[in-house]
Amino acid sequence: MTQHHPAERIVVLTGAGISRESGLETFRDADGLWSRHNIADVCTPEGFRRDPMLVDRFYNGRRAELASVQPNAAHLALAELERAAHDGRWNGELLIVTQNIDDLHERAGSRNVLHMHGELRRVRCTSCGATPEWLGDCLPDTPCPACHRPTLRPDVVWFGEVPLHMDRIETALAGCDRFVTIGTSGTVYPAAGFVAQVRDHAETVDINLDPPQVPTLFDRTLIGPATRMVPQWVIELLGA
Ligand code: BJW
Repeated sequence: MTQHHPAERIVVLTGAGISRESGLETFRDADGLWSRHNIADVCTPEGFRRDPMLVDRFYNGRRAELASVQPNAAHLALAELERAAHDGRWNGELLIVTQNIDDLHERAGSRNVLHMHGELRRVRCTSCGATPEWLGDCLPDTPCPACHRPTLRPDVVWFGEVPLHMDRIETALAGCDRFVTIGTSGTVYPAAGFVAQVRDHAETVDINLDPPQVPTLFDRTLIGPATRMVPQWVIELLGA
């Protein structure tokens, strides 16, 4: 195998804001999911134990919504950057770490994507550990296709649970030259702590619709909608 040494390694961390202009709601904006749903009810293991039907329905609704939305210009620009690396037009390497459970990065054409908070398009069996692809509804009595027990849950990471792929994410963060966050409020750990981990060795950029509420650790902040700012940032990078 030939050794490939990319001139720069970029880790992009995306949040709900990148999918907002595709029509999916964020969590903490005024019109977001938390304005209508109680976090403790739908996003904790305790909430699921208390009322699995309520939680399954919450995720069934969001899974069904995926069919009616499309990736937007921000998802497409990140996929284009990965393709440019693949084609040799850009001497770099891109890893997308997403907090989102939607599949819009994949549908835009990105391949190097880690879903640290899980995926809507899968369910997980708490008996046998299978994580089958799941496109329809799942209810508390739905049998697992592998072990046939009715012990499926959404394959997502709730508060108090350990996010996925942390070893690969930590390695990528330690070795990156640039770290870019897009459309995330930076309130949920461990993702919110990544910028502090990388700022001594990487350039850090935050892309968000709103200016930061509090002083941030980022070197640059690009304020504006993701569909405008992300393509601009990718063009700047490919042009350089
Ligand atoms: C736009 C835009 C446009 C809008 N263009 N921008 C340290 C201190 C304190 C607490 C903790 C701590 N460490 C851990 C905790 C506990 C907890 C936590 O962080 N609590 C905080 C609330 C304080 N964390 C956990 O429990 C995590 N687990 C954990 O830490 O385990 C320990 C461990 C870690 C590592 C190794 C070993 C052990 C698990 C967190 C799980 C989060 N789960 C959810 C639900 C997932 C499934 C689902 O989608 O339903 O993840 S909660 C929800 O928040 C979801 C999101 O991924 C996550 C982040 O939200 P996001 O994406 O930032 O969305 P918003 O709405 O907050 O922001 C949207 C942004 O977009 C805004 O800024 C807008 O301005 C912007 N925007 N339109 C550009 N067009």
